[in-house]
Amino acid sequence: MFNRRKFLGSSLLASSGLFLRTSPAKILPQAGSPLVISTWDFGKAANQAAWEILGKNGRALDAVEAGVMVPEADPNNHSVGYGGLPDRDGHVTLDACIMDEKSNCGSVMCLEFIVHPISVARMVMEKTPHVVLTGEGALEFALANGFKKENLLTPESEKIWREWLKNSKYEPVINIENKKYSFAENQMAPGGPFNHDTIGMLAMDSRGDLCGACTTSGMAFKMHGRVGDSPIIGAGLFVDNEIGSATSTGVGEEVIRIVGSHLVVEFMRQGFEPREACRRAVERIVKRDPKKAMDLQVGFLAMRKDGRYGAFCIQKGFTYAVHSNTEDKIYQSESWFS
Ligand code: SD4
Repeated sequence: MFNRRKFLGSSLLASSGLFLRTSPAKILPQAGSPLVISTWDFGKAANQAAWEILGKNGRALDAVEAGVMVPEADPNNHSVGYGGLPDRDGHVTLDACIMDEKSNCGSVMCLEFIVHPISVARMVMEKTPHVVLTGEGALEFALANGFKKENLLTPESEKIWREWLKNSKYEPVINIENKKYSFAENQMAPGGPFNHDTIGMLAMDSRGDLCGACTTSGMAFKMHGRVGDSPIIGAGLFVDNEIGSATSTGVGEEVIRIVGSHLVVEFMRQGFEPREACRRAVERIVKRDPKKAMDLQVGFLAMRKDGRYGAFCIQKGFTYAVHSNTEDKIYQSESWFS
């Protein structure tokens, strides 16, 4: 239940100056009005699928699963699920996790051949005593539970990978979402595909319960076996039903180092607005290595228990989609560098 006393506490913090005054989070329907937010422009279509459930008083957990299944199944999305760009050896390996209002969580890491890793993650949460299954074990579990083995490397993704191989130094590429990367020339260039765009989705249902999901094919051309932040509870996703939820996108290694999504939720617990909580997490990354930060992107997205939301990222260009009773929109996140 939403704890009024806590938020009275928060208002005291606000009056003592802890809340950021310059850029307040968007004000949305109060706790109990359904709301879904998710990373990047393609979050809009995913939100729509989630809204089909939330709008009919469905559970936030079902909504986030159904929502992120949209980009997972989309062959034109090269950074999530089917059609995702492979690792440097040509394997499409997927990372996903899900978390509910009771802090139940499930995760799969480095899972191959399954179009909907988020549903496997949910099954790990609901049918096993564990939180994480990886690689072969995750695949065996999925197949034993009725998931179909499929080739996830589409002809288009394979073509992009083969182009990249021509010039690759057999190294993962530094990712900057707001620029386009030409894999053939190994340089930033107009016209190349975006390098990566994970979907992280946060929802509140009509009971006021919060759940989240995050799913990705990870950093393109990563080393085989590499796992990013997205399937790591606390890094790529965190939900605390008393306070709020957060998710991340961008260079996972940087997010893992600061346990980013958990950090964002903890900042909200201290009374900071969602946008300011995200900004503070970004600040941690930038301050650790300001020079490196100039060449990388990380974006955080957060929802508070009272229906406020906000985002912040390192480089310009991170967008997020919001769907509620009052809006269905895509917003630009504010960024550290302009
Ligand atoms: C990763 N965080 O594997 C993911 C990739 C991503 O936008 O978010 N891309 O590091």
